[in-house]
Amino acid sequence: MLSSEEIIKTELLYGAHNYHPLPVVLKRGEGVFLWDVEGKKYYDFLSAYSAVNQGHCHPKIISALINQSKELTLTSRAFHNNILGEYEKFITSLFGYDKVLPMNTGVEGGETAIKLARKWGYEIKKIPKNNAKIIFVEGNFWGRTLAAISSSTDPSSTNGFGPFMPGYEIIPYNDLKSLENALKDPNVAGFMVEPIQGEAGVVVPDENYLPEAFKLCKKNNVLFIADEVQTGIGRTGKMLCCDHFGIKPDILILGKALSGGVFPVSAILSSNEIMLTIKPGEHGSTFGGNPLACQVAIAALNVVKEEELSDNAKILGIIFREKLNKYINESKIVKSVRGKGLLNAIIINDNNDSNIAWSICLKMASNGLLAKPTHGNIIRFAPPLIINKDQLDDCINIIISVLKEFE
Ligand code: IF1
Repeated sequence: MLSSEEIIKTELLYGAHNYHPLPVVLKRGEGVFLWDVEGKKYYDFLSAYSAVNQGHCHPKIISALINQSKELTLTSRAFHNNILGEYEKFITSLFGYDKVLPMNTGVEGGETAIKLARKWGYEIKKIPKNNAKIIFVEGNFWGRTLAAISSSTDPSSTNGFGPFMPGYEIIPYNDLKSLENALKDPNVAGFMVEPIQGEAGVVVPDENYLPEAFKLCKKNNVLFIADEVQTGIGRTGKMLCCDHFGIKPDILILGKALSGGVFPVSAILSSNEIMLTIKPGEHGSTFGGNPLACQVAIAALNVVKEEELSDNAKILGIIFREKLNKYINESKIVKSVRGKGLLNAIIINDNNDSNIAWSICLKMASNGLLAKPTHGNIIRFAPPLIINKDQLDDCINIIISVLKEFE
């Protein structure tokens, strides 16, 4: 059995260096736990960036994967298959939309949403050809494709990858005035936004931001596109983060935990009026809507419902922030904790010196809890939503005892 060190060396030798992971080599996952190749056990407080809301290797999702994989995995959309229709009916009634367009990764969901908004803009809103505009907000993150990084304000996402996609406008997040001004342009087809910004460091907007932004979009006949790839599927204490604000996006983007981290599955959901502007042969992908992904997604969504994971996230998230705030009141190194449900982050009190946050994560790892900094001095905490109160208390003790070592 190779050691962690030997495995890491192999990766460095033969793999692209497009990540800088913590020096931990994982071998097995079950529920909220992960084990490395040396057999050390960890709490997972990242959940593969909120793709494993249901916990690692959830038995119901794994059996859906195994059973379907023995029958039929992929037909392409050149033909029908016996699972897709069932999945489409299930997911559209679960989220209350007319139609779903199945894709694979979250960024493909974002790309599909933008293409759909542009199409709707030309066909329904009658925007002049090739003049459709999409509005994004600063600090957004929706993936690594050229269309996605074209909307990014993060140099680590954009540097060296130009030129960028035209027809974008980027405005400040959580700023209704700038949105109101941008929406005056009659060529705007859509406004795409994360209800809580994940990668930016779990940035929670003002309570009235999303509902007011939604109203402004309605008033200006602009599609409100919610990127719930990270905030969706129970993560923030509701099935969708938008549910906290009583708004129903015109286009909803889902990914990550849509498959419980078992298989790449994404989807966009919308109305007939919007969705049917894309005609046969105008969009798709080899794996989009494959029967294996559909069965996995049905199982993954049923687990969230049956195990009431959204409520669990809500209740345990309140406890998490309360206990962290108690500590923060007396802390010199932690400035604040923020988040909703079980999507939270602490802001380390330094001039963005990522070393402290990184060192804290290394120490938490050696104490049996895995988390990773985002943007230097912010540490995100996002355990699987199946975590129970005792496990959460155990994790809070690990986090606080490590933080105290850095005071
Ligand atoms: C990486 C974090 C990064 C997302 C939202 C769409 C996508 C993502 C809100 C695209 C993906 C992933 C990508 C992964 C690390 C992780 C991430 F925000 F979750 F922490 F990068 F910022 N919308 N987020 O968060 O989905 O195509 O990846 O399936 O690229 O390092 P994808």
